[in-house]
Amino acid sequence: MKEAFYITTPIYYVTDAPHIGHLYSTVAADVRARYERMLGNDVWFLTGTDEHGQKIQRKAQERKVTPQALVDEVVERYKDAWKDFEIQYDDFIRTSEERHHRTVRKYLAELIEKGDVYLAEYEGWYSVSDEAYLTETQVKDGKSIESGKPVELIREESYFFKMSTYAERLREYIEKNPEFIVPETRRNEVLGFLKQGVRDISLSRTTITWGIPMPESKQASKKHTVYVWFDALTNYISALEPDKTPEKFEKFWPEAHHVIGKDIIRFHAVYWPTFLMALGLPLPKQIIAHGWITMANQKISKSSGNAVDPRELAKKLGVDAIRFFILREFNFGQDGEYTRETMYQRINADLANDYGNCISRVASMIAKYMGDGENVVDIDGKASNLAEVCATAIPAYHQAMKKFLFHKAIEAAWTIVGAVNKCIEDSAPWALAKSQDPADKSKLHRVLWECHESLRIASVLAHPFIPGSSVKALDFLGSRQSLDSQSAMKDLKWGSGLKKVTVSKGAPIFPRLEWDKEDVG
Ligand code: ME8
Repeated sequence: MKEAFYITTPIYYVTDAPHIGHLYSTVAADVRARYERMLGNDVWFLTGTDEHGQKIQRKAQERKVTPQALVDEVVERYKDAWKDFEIQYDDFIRTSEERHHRTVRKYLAELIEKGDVYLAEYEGWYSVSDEAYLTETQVKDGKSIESGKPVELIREESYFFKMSTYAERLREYIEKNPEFIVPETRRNEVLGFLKQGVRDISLSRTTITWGIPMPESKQASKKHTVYVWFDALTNYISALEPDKTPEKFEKFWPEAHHVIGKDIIRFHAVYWPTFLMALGLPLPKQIIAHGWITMANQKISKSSGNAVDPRELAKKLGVDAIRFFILREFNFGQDGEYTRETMYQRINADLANDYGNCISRVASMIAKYMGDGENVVDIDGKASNLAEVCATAIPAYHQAMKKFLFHKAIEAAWTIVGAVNKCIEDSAPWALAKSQDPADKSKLHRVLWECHESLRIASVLAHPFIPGSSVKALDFLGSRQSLDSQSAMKDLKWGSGLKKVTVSKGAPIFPRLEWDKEDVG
């Protein structure tokens, strides 16, 4: 049965072009979305941009442009990057859009109406960089302990949300639903926050103008702008336009999977669910918090000046090589250190040598030793352990994909590639080809057919990660039609590929990269 599957990325602040960290979350969501589509499921994949708040307002002032001009310019850099990286999103939401404003204001009016929001004064710390209110215990030496970003003291009239009312219900929910927040380390962290006690949070600012105006109220002495995190989190629903397309909202919202970085876990796993509880809406299905890509053990970020431009990397190394590298090299739940050297090594070892080279070798041996029309293969025969290797790898791959353990999924698929390489070395098709014994000829055909079938399966499994190159590989193998089925992943069975093997030739799928120490661009 077709299942609905909704997946989101964080919506990114449009202060500057995306870096490799933003790409990481976006490719991860794209890979899972592609995988679910290949299972035949009904997928909705949302990404977008977070365009309001003090951070954007200040950046615009610095650049001497209006906030609107800034966001209009930078959003294009995100869209261009996602296009380059073949991100197949279904919708892109900008929080400056009317459909978003409408939903944010409607939900706030509902919260006010319900009595979950009250007017008071906020006096305390605020980090503009994180757009976060902080307590005394979260601040040290003028900086947020968690993010290391500077804080400032603010004092202003503010609307507060009664978050404390919902904290216990949330704690119980998290306890009862171990899969709600993954990985477990992050789940424990959230339970830890809740244990410390939850305070009501400020929901509006009076000193910021770049944002969504709060619904009018006679009690307020000033004009209020909606706190940027309430604004931002609501994007996951406003994009579905529950007022205009309620069927879409009802179908996808309960199936929501939020892919985020661990830096914004508190907003997603405490603020967002309590807002939803107050609004009487279902909670998302899962929050998946990945680790940071670091450089010299420091989180890569725009403000640290260590941002790596993925588009520049892709120009040199290829889109698929970068997509593959970030999901293979780093364990999705943990931090991972980025160096150019490990990147080159990983791409050369896994893609150029193990995979690309293997495809070329098998395709050219088939062309040389089997020839077109001469590939009579005993389908029930067996010349290697490759069928068993695939039978183990396929379920391991599915299990890892369902758990967002992308590195494990690739590892599983690559056990097939490794086994094919070994099978070629062990069976030495070039020697079999020289033999005059008819049994050797039959074995030669069978070995090559098994290698071919295994590489076909590995390429289908690799498709969500390296969409362009896996298609090229399947073209070489004459097996492009393996992707045609609406449920290509589900239908993936040993022997269901070609009975008759035809191959074609072409340039290497992943040319070997020359590692150059001086090459730092
Ligand atoms: O936080 N490693 O936007 P943002 C891994 N607008 N992932 C990284 C990363 C790194 N070094 N750096 C950034 C915001 N990311 C808010 C989100 S959602 C309702 C609002 C990724 O532009 C990671 O997903 O600062 C992180 O959570 C996100 O970019 C933060 O992007």
